Amino acid sequence: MKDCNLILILGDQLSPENPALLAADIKKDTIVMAEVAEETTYVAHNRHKIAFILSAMRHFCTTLRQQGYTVIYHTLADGHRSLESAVRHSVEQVKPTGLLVCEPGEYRLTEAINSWGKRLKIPVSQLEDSRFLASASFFKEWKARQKQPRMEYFYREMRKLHGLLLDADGKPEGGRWNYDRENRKGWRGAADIPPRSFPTPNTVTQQVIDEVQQAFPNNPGDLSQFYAAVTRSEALEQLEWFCDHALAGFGTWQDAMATESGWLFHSLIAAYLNAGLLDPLATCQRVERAWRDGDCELSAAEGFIRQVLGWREFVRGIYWAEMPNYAEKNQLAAQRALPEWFWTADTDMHCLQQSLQQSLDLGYGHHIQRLMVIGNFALLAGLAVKEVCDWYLAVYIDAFEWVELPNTLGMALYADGGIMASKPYAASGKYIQRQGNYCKSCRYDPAQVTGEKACPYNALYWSFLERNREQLSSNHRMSMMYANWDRKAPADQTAILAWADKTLEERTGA
Ligand code: DLZ
Ligand code: SF4
Repeated sequence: MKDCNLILILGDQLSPENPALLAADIKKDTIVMAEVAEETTYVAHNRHKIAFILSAMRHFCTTLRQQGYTVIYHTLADGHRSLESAVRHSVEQVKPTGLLVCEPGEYRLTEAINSWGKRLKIPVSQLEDSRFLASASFFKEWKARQKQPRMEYFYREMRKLHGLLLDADGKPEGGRWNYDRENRKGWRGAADIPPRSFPTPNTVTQQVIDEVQQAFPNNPGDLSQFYAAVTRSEALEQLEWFCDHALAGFGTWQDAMATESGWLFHSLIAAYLNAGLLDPLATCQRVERAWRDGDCELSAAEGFIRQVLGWREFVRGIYWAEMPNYAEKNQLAAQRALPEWFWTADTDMHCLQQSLQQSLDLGYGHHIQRLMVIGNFALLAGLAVKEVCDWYLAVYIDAFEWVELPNTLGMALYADGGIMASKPYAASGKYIQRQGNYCKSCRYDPAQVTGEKACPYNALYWSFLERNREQLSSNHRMSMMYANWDRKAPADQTAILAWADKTLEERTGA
């Protein structure tokens, strides 16, 4: 047995700062990367997600080999069912003294890797993940100091710790920590939406696209529209494009929705951060520089940095602090089966049709489409938490369980009973109308609650409140909503609840 290590690099750990890679001895150690059935099929991933990960893995492998590393690369065609099987194969070939891997992003895989040592008969070390600024233990310590852990206070601490958007006295630039109030304008066509510039797939990516089309004929995703960056330099170009063309509008229209564009002013870089192609701190620093150079308002830079430094780190911290029980939570006992049209976008509700179609075709939806259109419907209709979570995990190009679960189960569905959000993000059609122009192209009317023209969100919204009264009415942030409902005449309430039942039956078959 040689004195050398095998270094496993997973498909979402493609960073030169990967701690297992940094620990590698380029002369003695061997890197292993593996495309395997278990990872490509644990949900019916969007084809964009599979093609993105596999192409990014192949490009990363080439870069490592060019740098002089020895890399064993197992392709899907090699037929390894699981990462363990691919690693076993390489262990037998290389006969290393140990296996090093950066800790995975998902509980499922962490548990699996914990059991490898015994079976493969070599020591396995999981090293702390450097794709994040707050380690799991840092977050747990912070959480233990809070009466009620809220993103806003965590975010302020992170701003101070990483010196982002602070003045010379260490105070927040502009005098406020949070400019969310300026980030909520609805879309009324008041600016030009910049046309996107995406990388052209090279021969490696084209080969992956062909393989994915063949191997996953029934998964969602229209690969004729493949748009993802697959290398660090392409991802950096996307970030530069965002800073130059979209960041200035991102602040104002962060929560907006437009029929004419699903991208609006969003950066589309979550997948690159989550796969290790971009570094979160450098990304925030780049956006801060754009503001200091006068390229955008403070509210735009702050809104962006809050998403990356605040929300992204916070959800990941919640995930590791709460797993494994978190995945089983279902506070509001939501049990209705996910309707088939979530997989086809075949609905006459325009906002949902647009958001679902775009999510299925491109693996992309911005946060308001995910939270306030699709998630809001799932919440109001009481769709089964596990089925909704699996749908989100499958559909989005940037979805990994550490980010998907707190956002879907916690934030969108309130199934964690208030760990992620202080109240459910339940809203009627009026919210969707306010945030953009979807309602203008819809056969329904957001001002009507019952009747054939009524926006389905409206009656569902009231029936959601009534159905969950016992759990939610004591939440002081919900008191206004309950007061509005209770002011309605009993006959109106009865009619609204009956209409909600009819709506649910028609749309979910239950
Ligand atoms: C998402 C994904 C896919 C589709 N395929 C692979 C793969 O073939 N090989 C691999 O190493 N990783 C893949 N991944 C990413 C893993 O699922 C990811 O590392 C875990 O979900 C932990 O976050
Ligand atoms: Fe959506 Fe209702 Fe507006 Fe139609 S009317 S787009 S269903 S919010």
